[in-house]
Amino acid sequence: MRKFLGVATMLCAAVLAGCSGGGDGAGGAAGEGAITVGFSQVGAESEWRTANTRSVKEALAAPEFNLKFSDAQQKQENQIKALRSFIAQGVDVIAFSPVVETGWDTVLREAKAAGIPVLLTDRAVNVADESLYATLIGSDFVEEGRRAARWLVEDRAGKDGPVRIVELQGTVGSAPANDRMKGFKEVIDTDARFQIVRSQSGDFTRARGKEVMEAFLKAEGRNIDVLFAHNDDMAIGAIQAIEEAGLKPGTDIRIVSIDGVRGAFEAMKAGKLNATVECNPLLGEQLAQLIRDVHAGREVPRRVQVEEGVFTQDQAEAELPNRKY
Ligand code: GZL
Repeated sequence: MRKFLGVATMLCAAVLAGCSGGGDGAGGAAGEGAITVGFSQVGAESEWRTANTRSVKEALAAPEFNLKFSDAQQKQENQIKALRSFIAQGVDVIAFSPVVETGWDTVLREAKAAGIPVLLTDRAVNVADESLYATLIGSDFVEEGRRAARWLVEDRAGKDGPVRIVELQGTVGSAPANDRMKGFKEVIDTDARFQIVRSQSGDFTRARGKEVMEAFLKAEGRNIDVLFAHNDDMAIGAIQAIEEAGLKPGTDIRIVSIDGVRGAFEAMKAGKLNATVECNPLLGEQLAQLIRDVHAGREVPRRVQVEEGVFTQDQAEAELPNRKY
């Protein structure tokens, strides 16, 4: 039973200490003098995203907040439209999870000009002027990629190479896809046995993960030893493709993915997934506290991380009842 508990430090204990129970999750009406928050969510592409949305909505259902929520269906133009609408409505604070890293400078300058603070949740942006946002709360995706690779190195300890890996990347241009790929390669590039033979985006969804895995299997046949998927949903889609090709996922093809959603624990319990690197979506309460602080003009850390672990197949059954998403 190995649990590599990766501990990312909490950069602002005060934020946690200040977190209140916040909201009843039932979407209570906004109270007098409530903080109006415009929140633009990436979409509803994965179990992780669904849990993240639930966490944000529950935390911002408290009467002290008036939440305006927008689902961008994984399109940047929809997020930019939503941000412009929030600016036009004169919200007090904007928070969003940017679907991709680039292309935000103009709209964030418009928010700054309107005097509306912006908080990033989950994913980062790549902007020339870092003052365009107050803080980023989310995971260290590079470390998540390293953890996936470290599990693989451990899993192949004592075995000869070559180890032929196929990679299902997340959404093209997104911070998690860019950084997980970077962290994974940083570790496997130290060991000549490991080769990534195919790498393509499955856009973080089960459907696309299955389609791309079907293409990998058609091209590589039985010459695939490992699948590294940037999220559990694509891994679960790929598992279906592997089974339909007459192979045993988790045995013929070892599989490591990222998120730690319930579906991944069920797949591990069934012996079809070998490990998942946790990426915690339950950011709602910490985000609510950051919004309170920013709205009150208090200093907030530029970066707030969350604690996450790595779970392997032999832990799945015992851990499943503890999962909150
Ligand atoms: C990671 C998040 C990613 C998840 C996917 O913080 O942005 O987006 O890993 C989700 O499941 O679609």
